[in-house]
Amino acid sequence: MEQQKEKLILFVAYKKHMGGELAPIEESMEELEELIDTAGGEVCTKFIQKVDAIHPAHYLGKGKIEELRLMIEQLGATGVVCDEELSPVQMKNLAEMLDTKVLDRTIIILHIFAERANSSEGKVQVEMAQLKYQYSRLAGTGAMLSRQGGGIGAKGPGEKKLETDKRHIRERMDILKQEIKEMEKHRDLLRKKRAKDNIPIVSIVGYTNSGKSTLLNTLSGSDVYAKDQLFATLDPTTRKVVLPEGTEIRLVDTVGFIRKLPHHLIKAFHSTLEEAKYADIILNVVDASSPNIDTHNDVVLSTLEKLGVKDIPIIEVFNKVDKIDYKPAGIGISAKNSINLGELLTAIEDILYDEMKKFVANIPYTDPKTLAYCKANAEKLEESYEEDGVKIQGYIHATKYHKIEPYVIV
Ligand SMILES: Nc1nc2c(ncn2[C@@H]2O[C@H](COP(=O)(O)OP(=O)(O)OP(=O)(O)O)[C@@H](O)[C@H]2O)c(=O)[nH]1
Ligand SMILES: [Mg+2]
Repeated sequence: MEQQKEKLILFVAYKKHMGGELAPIEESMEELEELIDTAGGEVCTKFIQKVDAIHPAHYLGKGKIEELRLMIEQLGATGVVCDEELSPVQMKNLAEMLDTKVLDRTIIILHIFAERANSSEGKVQVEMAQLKYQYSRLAGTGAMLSRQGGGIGAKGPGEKKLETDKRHIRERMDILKQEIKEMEKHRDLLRKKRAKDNIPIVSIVGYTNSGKSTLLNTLSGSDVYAKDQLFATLDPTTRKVVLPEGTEIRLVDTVGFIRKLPHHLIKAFHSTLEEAKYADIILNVVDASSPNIDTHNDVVLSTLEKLGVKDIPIIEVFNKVDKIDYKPAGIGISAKNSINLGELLTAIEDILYDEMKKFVANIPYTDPKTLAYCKANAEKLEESYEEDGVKIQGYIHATKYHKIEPYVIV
């Protein structure tokens, strides 16, 4: 069972005439190093190569490839990883020229997701993403082969095998698509059931490793898997939490985001990722101790946008304040050390009450239905039984106010 640890060399090309900054490329490389660590590999060395243009056929220039080949020999590396998605052609050529395994960021992320997937939904989604990735690779190779056209044997059995492979993948994808559809239906049903019981949903989103699961655990006193690794959480978990004034909410932990999240993954994990779309409030948990807060935030906000999340109030939560010595521009907390969580809960409650209308009503005994509705849907209720009906006061959501409006006296 014990596998030999992969020893990998990381690289990426940087176009020097693009006028772009080097810093984000370095950040991304460091993150790739963390991804490799999470995937159980070891990084021998890494480099950023400045180039005039990315070579379409083998990504790096020939000279650099030769250098890389020597590096592999010297360091005893078992493979190389590019921090950008390589085209099928580039991958194939590099593998031949370097005589080693060639991977890219996408493959690493897919690998981590595959290892992490616990639920049947997660597993199906990962397999789908992997097949889509493989399929697009096969399609690419196919196009390349037929463009090359001539040459005896260039097509022949190779092409035939390709067609069979593609067919097998398509068939498997059809089955998975069906399964994913069923799961989406189930998820939808669950959501509708939840919507009925009227408990507000607060989704925790954020960059991977920002402390989302830790926050859920601390607030709900539960024990969801939280660890110093990327993509610890793949399945959304929900826990009930009671706010200071007594309002009950459902807190949902979600999959972390990352820059350059492979689009196959976004597609396959859509139903899981879009959990945030059904929230009443979103908590954007940021690791305040990370030097890359701005990039992380851009990634989170643009991913939310891609998922179609809009018009939902977002609370910026700066986590891990125990590790910083500046004052963050929002609510600063430590999920791990329970610092300032009260302020966060109150902020959530404030938003919820913003949408609530205060009322005093007199509901006659002749309308027990409205009385029952009011009791089920209003918060902070106070009631007294009068001669002609129940005098009742509290807060009710603006969208439900009309139901009791005929009896409202203040
Ligand atoms: N110092 C410090 N560390 C924290 C705090 N909150 C969380 N952590 C640590 O940060 C790491 C990541 O925490 P998780 O809760 O797993 O992060 P996550 O956002 O759920 O990560 P993914 O599920 O991978 O996206 C863990 O090692 C936590 O112990 C905090 O307030 N202070
Ligand atoms: Mg997590």
